[in-house]
Amino acid sequence: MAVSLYAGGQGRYTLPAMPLQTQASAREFSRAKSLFPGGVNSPVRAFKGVGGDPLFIARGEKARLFDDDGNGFIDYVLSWGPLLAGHAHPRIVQAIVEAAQLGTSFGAPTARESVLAEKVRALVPSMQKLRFVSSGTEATSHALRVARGFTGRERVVKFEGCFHGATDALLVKAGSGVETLGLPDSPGVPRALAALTTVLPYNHAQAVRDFFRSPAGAETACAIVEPVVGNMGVLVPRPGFLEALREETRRAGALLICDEVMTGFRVARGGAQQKYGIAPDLTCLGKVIGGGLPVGAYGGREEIMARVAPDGPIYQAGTLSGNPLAMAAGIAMLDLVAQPGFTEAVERRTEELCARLREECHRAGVPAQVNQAGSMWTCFFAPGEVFDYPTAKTADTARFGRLHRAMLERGVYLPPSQFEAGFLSSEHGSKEIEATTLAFRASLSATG
Ligand code: HOZ
Repeated sequence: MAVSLYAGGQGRYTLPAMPLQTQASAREFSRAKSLFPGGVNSPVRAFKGVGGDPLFIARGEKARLFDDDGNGFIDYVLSWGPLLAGHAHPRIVQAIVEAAQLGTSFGAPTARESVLAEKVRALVPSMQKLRFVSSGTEATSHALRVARGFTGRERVVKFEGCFHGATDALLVKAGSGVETLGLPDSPGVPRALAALTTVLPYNHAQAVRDFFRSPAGAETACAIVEPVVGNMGVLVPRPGFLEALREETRRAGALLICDEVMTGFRVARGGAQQKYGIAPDLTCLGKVIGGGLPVGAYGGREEIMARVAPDGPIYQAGTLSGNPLAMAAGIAMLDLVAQPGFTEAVERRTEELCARLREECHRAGVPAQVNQAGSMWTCFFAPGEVFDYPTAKTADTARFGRLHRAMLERGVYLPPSQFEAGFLSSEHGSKEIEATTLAFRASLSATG
């Protein structure tokens, strides 16, 4: 008999496994396949990294997700990170409703943009001046243009397995969905553009030193990095790596861009740059600053941002930039983040979850590494430490796929790829951790 671990709603946080009802999702997937490539509007959602078909989502509530068939899950995807306060947080919903009643878009300045920008700058002081855009991908691609325009150089450096959105110059040895699908370089990216991108190994300080002291280093506009990686699964920087990157870029006259789209407000309240004491020249944000609505931002040193139009000649624009609904949601979200203890509480809960999962792997004799930074985590089925692209690739993705399905059947929704981060919210409490641990224990033993 199934034991209910989680009361309330139509939740199905039960053990042992209950077959998922999938008729409604299957119907929707077949309809979507006739409309969208792979039936989805973003590739990892197609579940190709784990097998099986995607579930179509009807609604979210706090830490829970409910699909079109009424299955309920503890959600560790949280829209890939933005929902730091869980699904449909009443303060965020209210802020969006109130803003929508006043009009959904103006294409003209509003006071809300400055309110949100001040809150962002208070938490991430290196962003002396910033610009709102509509996604993380926009933020990184515009930050690259600004770095190139400011330095007058064309070469950019990225790190193997890091993903910075689907922007041409950075779709080279990228992680996330392209890694999930085994397509780390994409057709359609002009060879001439890709030739301007140098890829260095993440977490290897000496490679950074060697490159930036070479002639190519001296003609490099910028290095962009996920200071804590989320897009190969979670990888944390080794001592000295970010410090070397900061020092060497500065010395070579190149800008350092921290892509904190995932890590912003999650790895620490002020992002990875606060946690590791790194002062980037430019920072890219997204996800959390929109509270679940489409938003991104890039910004940094005033003298650099002074080169952006209309103050300077580097062009960048967007009709929905600073959209009033996204600004309202972001303001409500950052008000929550700014509450004393908010970020720390989610981090502690994530530490607790990761410790429990490590214990379960150890007990089951399953070789695994559970990496964690702030409220981001990944369980790699890998034999040793996972700290760079080659070690991430040692993970047993087939085993991860089996675990993913088994966890779904036990009411837990994990990212559908070994190479994506899991996330927690302030709504993930001890009940969720307990239910997840029991589901994990049962799934490990069911999947061998
Ligand atoms: N690969 C994206 C996150 N790293 C997924 C985005 C999405 O499918 O929504």
